[in-house]
Amino acid sequence: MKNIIIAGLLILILAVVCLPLWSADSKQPAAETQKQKDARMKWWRDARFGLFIHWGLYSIPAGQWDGKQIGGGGEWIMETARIPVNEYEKLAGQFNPVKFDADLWVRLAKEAGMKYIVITSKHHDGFCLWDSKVSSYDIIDAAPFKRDVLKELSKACRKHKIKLCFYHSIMDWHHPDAQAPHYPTYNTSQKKNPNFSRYVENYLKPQINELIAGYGPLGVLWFDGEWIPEWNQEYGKDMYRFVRGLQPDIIINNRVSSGRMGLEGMTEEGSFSGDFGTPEQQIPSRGLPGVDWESCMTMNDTWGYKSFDNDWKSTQQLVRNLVDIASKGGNYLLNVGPTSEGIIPQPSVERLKEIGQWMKVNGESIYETGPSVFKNLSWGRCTTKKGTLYLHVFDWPSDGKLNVPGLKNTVKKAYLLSDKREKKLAVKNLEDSVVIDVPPEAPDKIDTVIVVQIKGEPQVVSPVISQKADGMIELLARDADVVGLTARYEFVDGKDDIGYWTNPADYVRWTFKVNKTGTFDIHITYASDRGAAGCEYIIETDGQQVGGTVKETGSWTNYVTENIGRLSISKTGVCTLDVKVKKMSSWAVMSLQSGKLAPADK
Ligand code: FHN
Repeated sequence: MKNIIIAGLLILILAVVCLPLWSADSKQPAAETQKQKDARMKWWRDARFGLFIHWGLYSIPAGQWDGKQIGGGGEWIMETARIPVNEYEKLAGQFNPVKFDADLWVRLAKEAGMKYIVITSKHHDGFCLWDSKVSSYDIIDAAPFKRDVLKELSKACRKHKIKLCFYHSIMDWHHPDAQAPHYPTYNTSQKKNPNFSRYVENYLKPQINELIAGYGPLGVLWFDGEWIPEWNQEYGKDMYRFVRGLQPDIIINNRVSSGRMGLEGMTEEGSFSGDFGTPEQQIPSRGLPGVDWESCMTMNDTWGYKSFDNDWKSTQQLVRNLVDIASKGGNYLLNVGPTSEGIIPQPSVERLKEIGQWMKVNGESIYETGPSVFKNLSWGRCTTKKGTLYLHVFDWPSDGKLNVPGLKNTVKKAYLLSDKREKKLAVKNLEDSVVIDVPPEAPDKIDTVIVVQIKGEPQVVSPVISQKADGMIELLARDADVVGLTARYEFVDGKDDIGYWTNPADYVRWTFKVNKTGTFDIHITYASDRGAAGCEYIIETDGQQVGGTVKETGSWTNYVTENIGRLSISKTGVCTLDVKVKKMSSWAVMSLQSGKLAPADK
């Protein structure tokens, strides 16, 4: 009798522990508290820097088809060169990357200072880089290589303590229940495959299950190709639950669901957004407080290998991108596109090694840091830790005096991060800033980091725009506060403005100090591309309003200045001026570059 009771108890405990795995499909991941989510996201937030790898059959044509160079990403050649499925499939028979060395790839990422690797398990062309039991269109069944590269990578990642993550395309140009029948436009935005749900249940989910069960635990599942007409929020939420059911601590990007706002990469308000946003080939101009995001970027102009794409970004640009992104609280996922032999192109290797040299000295100012406490720093960026500011100086002060605008805290100590002896730099606390004496030459031209240990929580007063002696008040884009979802400060090719303003609820606010009241002519400088004009907007200050209508200026950077009316400011002191949307008449408001309040009698 006693044994029956013990056996019964044992079965009960087993059932409770193993239930999640068996009924993954129906199991909802337990509602997660913010504390639990923070614990799950911690390694990823602390890591800040990862390697993206786009590798597959497309590395064989390497951007050329029928002897012609094909435009766009090399990984899109099946679509851009309109290659029929049975034609493209033949590439699998040639895929034999004998020089592939998983350990070498992982060591390269580690030496560059990267903490995780995201590799394309399956891209849009549908070819699988692992031994899938539900497909024969994979590296074991269809290619002469006969080695499971994801298996070898997962082993090397474990050995070098790098988190392995998989990119997985929802869009599939090869599967008959997905986009294959849409040939020649696999990436159509119109046609829907009536059997798509069968693809999801009998192919997509079983493969995701294989990847997690066979190669996990994974750090991140990085979905993509979610923009197809067949995919929607319901599929997205269901897939999210399914994946978290398989591995509760996995992290999933926002492309698990529809609703992403293009390459900006964030998900529209109210739509399911996974665990983090994914800006692509761009860096948000301002941080996104409280939002997890990761900017993915190519080193040249293609994700998949193209033999003739040599438009490589400089190591300086890549390091400064990493710093810029970290200073805004984001992660950087930097891409390589290996060749069909399994070689990471030399220009990529050189850049990873050079980034690694910088990270060896300055990694402390990137890993486990928080975003900047400054709105703008003309000479560089700032990352933070408790009681410490890391000042990243891109443009070294020629007078040897680094001005830190608006910092009110007492500085306990300041020194060069590269100086192991931490020799103190002379510091002066002025009324509205701190000045640090620095060596005449920048120790590192790419980015010299100065460690500033402060008393208390960071206190920074944003420099308030002050009225000029002639009564003019200049309102520049970089000094504006942009409130909302889409509009944001941007600095491109030496021009800056408030752009990407597509959300009518977004508005722009300037804060300035008035010491001479009076009536002012309001001048607005903006640009609006063809077909985007017509929006009605209002300027509001001191309880008064004037209105304007956006006119076409020919392009987003051809700025015009308009005097849109007069307003009076009756009180001296700190004042605000808002630019708000009255009526949207096209998909965009304007690119707002600046405002000016000119004394009316001038
Ligand atoms: O179409 C893909 C592209 O090939 C590449 O994978 C990038 C990487 O983020 N994502 C898609 C374009 O948004």
